[in-house]
Parts: sequence; C-alpha cells; structure tokens
Amino acid sequence: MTFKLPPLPYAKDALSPMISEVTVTFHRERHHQGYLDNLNNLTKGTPFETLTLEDVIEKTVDSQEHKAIFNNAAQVWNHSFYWDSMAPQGGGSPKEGPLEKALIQTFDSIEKFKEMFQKAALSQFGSGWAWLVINVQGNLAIQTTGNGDVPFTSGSRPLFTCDVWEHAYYLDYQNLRVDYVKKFMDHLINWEFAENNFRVA
Ligand code: MN3
Repeated sequence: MTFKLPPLPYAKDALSPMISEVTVTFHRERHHQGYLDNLNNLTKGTPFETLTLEDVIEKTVDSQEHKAIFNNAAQVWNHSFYWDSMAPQGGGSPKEGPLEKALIQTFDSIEKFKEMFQKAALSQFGSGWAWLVINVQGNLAIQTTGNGDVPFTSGSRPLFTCDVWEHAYYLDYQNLRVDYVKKFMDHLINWEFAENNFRVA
C-alpha cells in the first residue's frame, strides 16, 4: 500500500488573503507532498507499508533507526490535520455548546484562551506546531510540539493545530509569526472540526 494525501478540503485560494494561494500551493504541493513522497520511498518493501499512518507514527516515535520514517509520517499526518483545522469562513469564537463551555471553564473566557494559544504559538522556538488538545487527564490544554512531533503519541487528543514552521507563513508575513497566528485565530480556525474532535475524544 502506498500512503496518500486526503484531498484539500477547500480551493487553494479559499484562505486568501489570510493565507495566499501561493503559500497554500507551495505548502501543499512541495512540503506536504514532499513528506508523503519521502514516506512512500522510505517504507517501500518494509513492513511499515502495510500499516495505517497512525500506526507507523506510534511504532517509530522512539526509534533512532526509523527516525526518518517517523519524521515524514508525522509531518504527513500533521499537515492533513492542519488543513482540516482551517476553514475559509473560520476563526472567531466557537458556537455555543460543549466545547465553548469547556474552553470557558478551562481558560476563563474565549478571549483568554486565544491570548494563551497565541502566546504558546509564538514561544515555540524554531519549527513546530501549536495545538488545542485534550490531555491525558481529560482536560483541555494548549500544547506545542517541536519539528514533526505529534501530540497523540504522548496520549493527548488534538482538536486543532496551527503550523508554526516558517514555510507556513514566510511568503505572506515574512518573519512576523505573530501576524500569521492572529489571522489564524481571528479568521481561519475551523471550530466545527474542533467541536467534532471534542465530541469523539
Ligand atoms: Mn508545514
């Protein structure tokens, strides 16, 4: 079996002007596709090629020998999750319901949550990801991971993610990660996706 990318859930220009068509095109067709191609090459003819993507990640997370497989598999997963974490008319606040209630209970207000998420996304030094997760204790939490690391290998269930690798924003915002993260929060978060993940978690 070869691994495949799920289709992009919207047109490549649908996130513009927050994220330009050029950025989405490069990010999807060079970076995301590149990780996929690497993964397929690295796993070809090995027992890994018959596993699900999640199982490949779980089985290689602590392995020095399979570090390259882990990195590429995790980055395939992270990016598919990232595209789903955004919607053309997204951002703002979640609609009234269980996730909204839980966010207010955990962070005092939606505004406070957004402030803390932004802070976490900016404090991730170098390449990585910022996540809203349900942690091992079953509570909502903000988490960051470095490089390709994923939350679920340490027991957290992600609800949505923001890619803070420079390639996610450099063409549109240059070094200003803060402007990208603000636009992500205000205009792009796919709250419906987060609510669905919260429901099944
Ligand atoms: Mn990326």
